[in-house]
Amino acid sequence: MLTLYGHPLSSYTQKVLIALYELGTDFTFREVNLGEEADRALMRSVEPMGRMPALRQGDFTLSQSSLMIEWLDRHHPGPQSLLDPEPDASLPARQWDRFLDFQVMQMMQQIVDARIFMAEGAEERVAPFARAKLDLAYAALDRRLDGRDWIAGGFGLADCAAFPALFYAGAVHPFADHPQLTGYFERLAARPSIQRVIAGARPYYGWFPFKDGIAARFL
Ligand SMILES: N[C@@H](CCC(=O)N[C@@H](CS)C(=O)NCC(=O)O)C(=O)O
Repeated sequence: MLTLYGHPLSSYTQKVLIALYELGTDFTFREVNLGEEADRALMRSVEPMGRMPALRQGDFTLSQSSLMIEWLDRHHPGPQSLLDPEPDASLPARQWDRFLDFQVMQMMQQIVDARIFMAEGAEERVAPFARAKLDLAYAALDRRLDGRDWIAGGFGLADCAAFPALFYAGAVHPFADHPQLTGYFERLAARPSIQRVIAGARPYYGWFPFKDGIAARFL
């Protein structure tokens, strides 16, 4: 039995849910509430830092959303592969997946963490730096997407990372002045796998403290 541990609002959980829905994999979702000590302990038992998501099949557990997608694509293949099996050919997808996690997801997270968890005044110090990095990342993605429907060939690993990253980053720091990126976001949002993820997260969107830009219609 394959189990995904995570939460519908968690961006990295969403990244793996998109892959599972794209592949049509049968799995159980164990919703984890990190506000509960029992669930925090559960998460620490399946992921070294107690972060979500984690994936388990029998005795095998895996953390890191990108590795989960890679593993799922190999061990639970769907109608279309999410990553080229040839290592060199898969590099662009891996590169952009890392880009989306580090340059988009993490920059967005710094601003959100400063508002929610840090001392007063932190957001004013942290946010300008992170917003400037997001501007650079949006411009790079806009260039990359010129003439492409998806980031690296067919819909795949990097596109699974892209929706949650752009959804939350766009609510924190809008990217409406980037037409290729905006069109790409709309293509992502139209995919059935992503609509399922949005529907699952909708009851919790009220918890997210930023509501600007293109994501606002969902929040
Ligand atoms: N690199 C990890 C990141 C996982 C991560 O940061 N998860 C967040 C939720 S989206 C989390 O569990 N945060 C709570 C914490 O850090 O304690 C991955 O790709 O899975």
